[in-house]
Amino acid sequence: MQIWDQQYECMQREELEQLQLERLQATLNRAFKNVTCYRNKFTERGIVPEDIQSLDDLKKLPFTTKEDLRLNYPYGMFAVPLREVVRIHSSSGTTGKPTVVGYTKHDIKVWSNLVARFMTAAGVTHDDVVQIAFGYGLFTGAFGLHYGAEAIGASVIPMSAGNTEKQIMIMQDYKTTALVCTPSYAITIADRMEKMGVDPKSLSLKVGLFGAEPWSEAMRKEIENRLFVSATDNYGLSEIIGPGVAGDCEYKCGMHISEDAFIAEIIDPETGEVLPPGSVGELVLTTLTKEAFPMIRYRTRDITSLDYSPCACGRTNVRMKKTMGRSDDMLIVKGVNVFPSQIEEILFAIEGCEPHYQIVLERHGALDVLEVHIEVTENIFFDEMKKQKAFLEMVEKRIDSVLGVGATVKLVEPNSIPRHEGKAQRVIDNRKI
Ligand code: DLL
Repeated sequence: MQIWDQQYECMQREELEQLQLERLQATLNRAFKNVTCYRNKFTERGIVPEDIQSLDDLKKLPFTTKEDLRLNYPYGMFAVPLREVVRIHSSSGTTGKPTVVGYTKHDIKVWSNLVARFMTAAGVTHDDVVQIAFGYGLFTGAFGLHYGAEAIGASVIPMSAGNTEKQIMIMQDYKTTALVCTPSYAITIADRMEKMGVDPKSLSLKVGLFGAEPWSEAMRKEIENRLFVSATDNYGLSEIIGPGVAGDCEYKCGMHISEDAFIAEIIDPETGEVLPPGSVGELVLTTLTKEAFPMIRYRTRDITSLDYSPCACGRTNVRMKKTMGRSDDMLIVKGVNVFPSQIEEILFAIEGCEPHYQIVLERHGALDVLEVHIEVTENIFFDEMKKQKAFLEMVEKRIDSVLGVGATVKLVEPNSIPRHEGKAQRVIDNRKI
């Protein structure tokens, strides 16, 4: 087992906290001096950077939200002049303007190292052939993993997303050992292999680095069983850096957050109050090394919890649990909070359900109606209505008993649920229309 950066990944907490405080103070000074939005927000609260004398003082600072970034579109949150920015990415907002983020030369170096860290923790070495099946472009995923893999010295295949049959041909011919994509695309690739009659065991795949969207433990098992890889999770977001915030080690017991580069807090999304260690809530991140685009107490909207218990891998950095999804993806159905990933977990545990589903929400009068569209495997595709009905009722019962909310489960034609090359769109909410 290898560790990319022993010094920072295995630091004793006291020493780490000292480093975090020093870097935080430097970040605050830079942000206060160079970014009007931060200066205004601090001033409104009567705070100057010198007031932050301990990590505990962090909670005195105001949060930064996506709305702040929108108001300062495109470059208003940059803390350096544009001539020092060597790269621009953006996050694909589903509504309104996208978020624009920038990196200095130094930021790119730091970013590559952070990605190299989690790739190493996942088992990638300089002997690997890494196929990047994220879309290259404004999205941070492909470039992030690309630079990280190169830093390790692995051979990078910048394949980009889509063109699934070619992906598979390249995997066969170039002897790809590490696959990088969204977990939903990994399933699409596995499906296509099956159709093409390609035996995944005949490939050289060893490890999968999957991220950019929520996925359940059940989906991890499904990918591992079908692609014969160790399926690892990694987390990040454009506003903070892109991929490279956190990633699984070989024990897959939560993703280690690179705490020398980020401070993680968990807050109550309703009240904004900081919650004690172990609580489930919204992840708030502060960057400690970024020059071009420092983020102070950024509300990620991602729901998770932090685990400070020691990890068998020897890394001392805190681990974040697989995120259940974003608080804005959380569905409130008849007053019950439901995450799409919870439905996924239930479906994947049922023999015969395909790993493709869609959640459709409708409003009938004042009532929310939750529909779950599923496909079933060919071998159990029912010609008898009675059998089909019994199966769907069984799935409905499981959903009801686990989530405490009734759903109508509908069987749809094979291959009619959209397959994904990037981030999966699992929910259609017709209630908002
Ligand atoms: O998705 C960065 C990334 C690229 C991470 C490649 C990992 C791999 P954005 O497009 O800005 O950036 O989307 C960020 O995606 O707030 C989460 O809601 C979600 N997300 C990212 N990684 C995970 C993950 C990239 N491993 C948003 N599990 C985040 C669950 C994830 N959700």
